[in-house]
Amino acid sequence: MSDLKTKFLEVYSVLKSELLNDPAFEFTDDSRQWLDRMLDYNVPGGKLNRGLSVVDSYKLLKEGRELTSDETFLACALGWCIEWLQAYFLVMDDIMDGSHTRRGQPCWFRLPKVGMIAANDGIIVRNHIPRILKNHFRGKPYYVDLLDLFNEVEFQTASGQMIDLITTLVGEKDLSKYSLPLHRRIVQYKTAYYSFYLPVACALLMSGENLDNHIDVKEILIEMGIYFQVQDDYLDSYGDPEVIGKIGTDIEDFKCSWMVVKALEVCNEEQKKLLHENYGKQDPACVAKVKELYEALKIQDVFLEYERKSYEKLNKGIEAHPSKAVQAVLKSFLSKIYKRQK
Ligand code: GPP
Ligand code: MG
Ligand code: MG
Ligand code: MG
Repeated sequence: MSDLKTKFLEVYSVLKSELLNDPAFEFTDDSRQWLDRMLDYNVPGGKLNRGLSVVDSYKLLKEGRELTSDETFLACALGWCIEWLQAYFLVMDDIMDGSHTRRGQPCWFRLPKVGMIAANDGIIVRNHIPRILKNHFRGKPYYVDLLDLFNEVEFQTASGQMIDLITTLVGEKDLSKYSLPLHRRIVQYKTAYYSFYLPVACALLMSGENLDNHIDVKEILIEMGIYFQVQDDYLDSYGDPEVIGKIGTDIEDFKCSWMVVKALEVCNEEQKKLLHENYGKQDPACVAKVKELYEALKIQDVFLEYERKSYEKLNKGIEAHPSKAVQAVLKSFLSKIYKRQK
């Protein structure tokens, strides 16, 4: 394990132990144990890319100057706030999407002892973020901006999630409304802000920057986030569940996935009929028919071409940025996700 990841995980233990001893609540042994297990199950088990990239980005913005141990701790703590936010979103998203596995284990709500307690656990996890921020950033000049940033990004994500969900409503199941602009709107809001803009915005605030002066960086990160969610949609059908740690549900859930949007763009009338008949059904035979159609339409090749073009376009945008330090931050992000399998 890299030194940074070891350090990052040490900070997790510190933050968790503060939350398990939060003076605002009189913990019993049972409630403390529940919280302890719930956090370990849901917070630290992912790739940790979003969290670690706060530390990476902060380092790059300091252009080679060593971080003090205090700065490292704070950058890690901010990174963990994003991982906490992600854990909250995923616990909730898995309930809403009726998913089965996450990060190679059953979704939290699928555990027999948990069930809908998971909804409250999600709220608890979400409430930990301002508590971590208060414990460690209250005296900082950028404290208010941090709180505002997390609030804005959560609002954007929940709004994206709302359109992701309402487009699938029964009775309004109409594939003809699925288009690239609708897909873009959904994924920009539900994924790009919290996964890509937020880590860099945290690092910028810690560096004393005003976020209003970095609209250009934000635009590139949003484009990267959209590309990342297209990959997620592709992996929902074509990823190896052993590698991505989750089983796809987009076809069953009638999602406005990039895959179905592209299929609709290139299919003939007969294939469109097949899609209308089989998309959004729980029956595995229907799901298999949709996947066969993706094969016949060579959506995989369409994706590879999209991936190549997006990479080129993003690189061009990055290289046009005036600051070498910012370029380094953005390039490091892009290299982490280009051609990802998980
Ligand atoms: C990813 O969509 C989006 C989220 C995890 C945001 C959820 C937001 C909430 C306010 C709950 P997805 O369903 O495609 O992700 P996955 O494939 O990982 O389930
Ligand atoms: Mg989901
Ligand atoms: Mg979802
Ligand atoms: Mg998905």
